[in-house]
Amino acid sequence: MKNKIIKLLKENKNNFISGQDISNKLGVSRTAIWKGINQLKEEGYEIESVSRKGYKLIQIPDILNYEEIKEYLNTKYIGRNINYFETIDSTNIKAKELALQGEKEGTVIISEEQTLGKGRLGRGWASPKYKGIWMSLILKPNIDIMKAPKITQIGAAAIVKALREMNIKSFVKWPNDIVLNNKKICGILTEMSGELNRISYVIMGIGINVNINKEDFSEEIRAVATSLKEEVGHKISRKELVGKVLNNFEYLYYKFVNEENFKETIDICKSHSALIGKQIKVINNKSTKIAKAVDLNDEGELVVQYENGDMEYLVSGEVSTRGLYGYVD
Ligand code: BT5
Repeated sequence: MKNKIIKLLKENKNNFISGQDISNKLGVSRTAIWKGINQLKEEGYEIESVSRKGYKLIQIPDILNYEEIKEYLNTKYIGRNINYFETIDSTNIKAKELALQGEKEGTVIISEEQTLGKGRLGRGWASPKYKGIWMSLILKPNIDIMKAPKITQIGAAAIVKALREMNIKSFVKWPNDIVLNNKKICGILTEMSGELNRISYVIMGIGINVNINKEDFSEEIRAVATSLKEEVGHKISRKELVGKVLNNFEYLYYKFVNEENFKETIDICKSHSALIGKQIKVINNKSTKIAKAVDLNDEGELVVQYENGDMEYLVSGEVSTRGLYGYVD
């Protein structure tokens, strides 16, 4: 109901629309309208109500519900169903729960904050309220299980492409980070469930630091992380960015899933690579070795050459990479 009301208020922006008009148009009681208006006010929509004139939309809040995102969406499936939360433990946890209950591909879980945001390998993810994009996509691709890690790179390509469209040039720090000025602005956490060679679902969690202030980060995170606002110098529209990320993701994802075309993704990741050509540390659970990142091959594996000349093809998920001195450099 409240979505229909806000739609009408937006269509009548700058004008009053009477409660009676709304109730006629939507075919519900004036009391239902009044309740809906109150819910909208609670969500942060500023609505003026004047007796005998009705309601007027004054200000739209910076929130990430479907109503606000949809004007930037041109997808068919991805993001056409958005489950929106003001607060949640982790959007990945919720997405998993829903995927198990049979939720279909393309559903997106978004929360304004996460109280238990997750990074990889049990690490945490700081997710302050209204300042970032914390979302998870439910995917059910009919592909070989071995190909699932490629979805992380499709996500990364979609994000750098979306930022590019907003005039921000970011880089992919293989396999799952996006960096700007050598600091992390985004992390991707892809989790999968399946058996033998059948995928039952993939959850792709994306965290983007959009309008976070430096001071909002703990000292430890500040050393490696930044936000778009800090780097660009002004606030960035979160809803526009969500729309652009989902649009680009849908395009690249169905290219891959339906046409087995992974080339566009690789081209984007390669031309926006934070690592290729650099000396890096390759870290797995046993050792840390110095290598040169040489290339990203057609399979999305990072090709590295160690100091003794040996080459290795790194598969995402197995290793972490770091710059020699800092996070990237
Ligand atoms: C990641 O892990 O980069 C994956 C992050 C995925 C977050 C999204 S948000 C929506 C969805 N729901 C979830 O619960 N998670 C996903 P990893 O590479 O392990 O990086 C984690 C490390 O980055 C931490 O140990 C911190 O050092 C650092 N970190 C924590 N919060 C950060 C932030 N907001 N920005 C940058 N770095 C952060």
